[in-house]
Amino acid sequence: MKTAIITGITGQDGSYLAEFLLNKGYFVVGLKRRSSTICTDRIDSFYDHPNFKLRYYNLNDSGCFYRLLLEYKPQEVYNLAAQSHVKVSFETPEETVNAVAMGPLRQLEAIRSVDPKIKFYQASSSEMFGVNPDAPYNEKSRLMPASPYACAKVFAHNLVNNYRESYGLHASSGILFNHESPRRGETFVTRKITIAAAKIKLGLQDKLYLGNLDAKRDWGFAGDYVEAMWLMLQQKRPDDYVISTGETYSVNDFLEAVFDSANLSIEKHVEIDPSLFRPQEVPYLLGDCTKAKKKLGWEPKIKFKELAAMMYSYDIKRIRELAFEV
Ligand code: NAP
Ligand code: F7E
Repeated sequence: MKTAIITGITGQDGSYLAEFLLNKGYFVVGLKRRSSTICTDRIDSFYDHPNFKLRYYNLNDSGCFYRLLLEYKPQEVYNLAAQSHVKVSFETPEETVNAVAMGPLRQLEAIRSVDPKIKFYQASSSEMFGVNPDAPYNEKSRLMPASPYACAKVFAHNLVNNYRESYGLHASSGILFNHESPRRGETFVTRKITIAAAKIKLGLQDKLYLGNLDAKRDWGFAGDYVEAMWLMLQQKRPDDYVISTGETYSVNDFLEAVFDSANLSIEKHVEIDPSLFRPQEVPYLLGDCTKAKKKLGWEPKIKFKELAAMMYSYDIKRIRELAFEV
């Protein structure tokens, strides 16, 4: 039985990847940082699975990671943990950069010392392309990061490449474009919109405040994207891969898709709050995942409209049940 360690297990992607690997017969060690509230909602469905073990780990704790490698002897490590909110990274830059850049450095150092055969996945991001005007972006496009978060992801991305070349590690980076789901964090724009629409529809909220509606993103489904992570570590050679849908839509498009299907008026319920704008914005992201299609045989299954509908129907059902105990 293969063993995989997943950092960031309580996050959106960690929960989908764990389910995917458990279904493939892996033993999964999920790593969670300690918090004063338990925060295991996304992993409660498999918490008691006999092939799942939850352990504590923080990205700043090198010794802990060494001990976990020695104890579990994994074949694969997926580094998904991060302070992943771009706007928050402007507010807490030092904490963000320490976790996002130094976390993978500490892990790669541990891997090369304990067992250089362990395969490593790094969660790189389309935010690394930042303000590069030449979209669509592929693995060779210039990285022009526009936030502390993206700068730190560029550091980690380059480091993975450096450890691959210098020490022969099987270390791969998935350059994932935005991916969403009913498990998306509630302060990311898609989920903020689907939750607000559900609450407005049920008479529990009146206004939704948003920032820049013009930004465009290449939005896919997280459940599809975790398969690509796994496929990268099954290849003979490590590499970098763009994972995207190849379609881009504005925040306003997402808002309209959700509000139209809920039969709600944007004019009546949505207001712009300037405090939600970022010091620097990434205006346009569009991925070209030709390499992943050819080499990994990976394809996105769920696209924009279906994704928006899936998220809204999940939230309206959940909030109705919570509010009215039906
Ligand atoms: P997420 O929902 O924000 O989950 C992040 C996870 O990291 C959470 O489990 C969080 O724990 C954990 N974490 C944060 N700081 C930590 C620390 N110092 N030590 C240990 N754990 C820590 O993010 P996601 O959407 O699943 O994304 C997964 C990864 O892909 C991240 O690295 C993100 O930057 C990257 N990425 C995401 C997207 C996307 O569109 N979702 C696109 C490209 C790249 P808590 O639950 O305690 O906060
Ligand atoms: O913003 C605009 C905002 O926070 C999307 C992370 O997973 O994907 C994510 O980063 C757009 C931006 O995601 C609000 O200005 C408008 O243009 O949902 P978001 P993100 O910044 O694209 C990348 C690939 C990652 O790697 C990250 O980890 O929406 N926007 N109004 C808003 N955004 C938020 N959050 N809240 C608003 O009210």
